[in-house]
Amino acid sequence: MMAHTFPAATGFLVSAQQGGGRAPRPVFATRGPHETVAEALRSQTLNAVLVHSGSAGDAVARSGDTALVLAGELYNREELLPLLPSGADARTDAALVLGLLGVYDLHAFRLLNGRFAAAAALDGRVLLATDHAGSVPLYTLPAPGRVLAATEIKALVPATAQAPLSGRPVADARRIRRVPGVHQVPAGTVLDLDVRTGTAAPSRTWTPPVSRRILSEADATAAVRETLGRAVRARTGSTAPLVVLSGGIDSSGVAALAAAHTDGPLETLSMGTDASDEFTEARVVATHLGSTHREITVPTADLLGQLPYAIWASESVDPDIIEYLLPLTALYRALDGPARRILTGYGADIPLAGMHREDRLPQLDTAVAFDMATFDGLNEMTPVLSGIQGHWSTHPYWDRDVLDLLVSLEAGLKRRHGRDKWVLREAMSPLLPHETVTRPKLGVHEGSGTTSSFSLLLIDAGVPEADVHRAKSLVVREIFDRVVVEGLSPAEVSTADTVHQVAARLKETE
Ligand code: IOT
Ligand code: MG
Repeated sequence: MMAHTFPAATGFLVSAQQGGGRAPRPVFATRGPHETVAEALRSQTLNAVLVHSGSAGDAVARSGDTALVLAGELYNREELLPLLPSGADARTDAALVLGLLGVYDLHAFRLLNGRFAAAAALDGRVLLATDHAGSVPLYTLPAPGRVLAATEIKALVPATAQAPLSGRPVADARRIRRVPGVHQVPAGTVLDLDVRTGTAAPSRTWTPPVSRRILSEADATAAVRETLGRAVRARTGSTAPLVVLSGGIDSSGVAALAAAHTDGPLETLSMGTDASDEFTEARVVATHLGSTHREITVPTADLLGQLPYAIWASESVDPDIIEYLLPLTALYRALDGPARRILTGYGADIPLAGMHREDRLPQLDTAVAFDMATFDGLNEMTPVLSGIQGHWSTHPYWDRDVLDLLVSLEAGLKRRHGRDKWVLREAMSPLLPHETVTRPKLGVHEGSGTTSSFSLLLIDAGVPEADVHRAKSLVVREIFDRVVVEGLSPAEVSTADTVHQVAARLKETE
């Protein structure tokens, strides 16, 4: 139903407490109207502030003494519906999950394929759940008598000032830098919290496959085409989405599958900088698919100015991830006009080891295993990145079924016949021009010159080349402290000033 337009909500802050009370007034980077809801249950009250892009009421479901709030959307509704008791309300994704909670309790979250964060209140418990990939970040500040949770850290910061020492520790969860008591709910996890004590018990709902499947070339390519096609269709519906298209195999594959599933012409968009672009390559794909195609050029000088926006949106402090997200932030910010549903090719390189350009199979599988063990908390898939401009983005390669399949393929299907991402290229070859299928591609951070211009800025400020990576990390943390912890607007924070401060500090400590 809603996968076809927009999710009912794209973010939330919830406060579950014994007795009454109200939700604090949060700030979000995600753009959209706010709606306040209150559900008085027998032993607690659930207050929520929703950022909504669809109908706000559709993001909340209540049945008897259980209430649930969902930001995001499900992609396997059809599979889930038969699991509900007959007559159960399943008009919205929130209602469907609530119905499943009645049958499976917290194990309901093991069944879902989606892009969501959810909070449910039942009896004296609060359940906080992420999707398999934690693709909608979720944070919590649990204290005795009151549990807070939000899809952005900055929405929880004011509450930490009121009660700085009351937060309870959360086992296995990452603490947030300089925001005491706040933890990130891990990917593929449901936290079961006791509101009276504020204690949390985690249960995993998904883990990346560690075994590898052996398939014939034909079976592997058919499985990839079929599974990815389903993921794209679940994210597309009948209205044509916008595909952010670099002309590489990842985004071209998504565009080709989306074009096959929509009636009208697909829309595609490419970004370049004055330093470099991939316009020619993207145009080949757009022409082949007959899409309505646009190009946006961002001046390199403006690109690094987007750093505070990328950090404000992603709330990530990983300098490499921020470099990948920077050009995409610039692209989304330049995308004016009505809110769009956006499909990307992001994440394909992780299960296929595409960025490692590795010929040797043991090294390739080591890279896959490492990346699948370390993605949690990087927030690279966050919808807030496009949400700051009011858009909703979704990434078919990190669909639960696609990821399960791609990760599990034996390494020889990923690197084969001298090709990287062989199985994907082969699967897409009937749908795309030969030159697109065989084209080697740089990452978005390289293609746009982000990595080199960020390095140059630091070197120009006097940072020795050997310290550049460490300096990038310091710059990112410094900006995080301003725009997330202290609540400054990204418009008030200067990348250039921060670079000079960090360079000066590094010189002092030499
Ligand atoms: P890259 O694959 O270049 O870009 C990700 C997506 O952004 C593309 O599929 C496309 O949809 C969009 N995009 C990229 N460039 C353009 C462009 N010029 N115009 C329009 N859209 C564009 C980094 C990377 O190289 O992205 N991401 C990797 C790996 C992340 C590593 N993370 C980790 N190990 N945890 C990826 O897999 O996407
Ligand atoms: Mg890619």
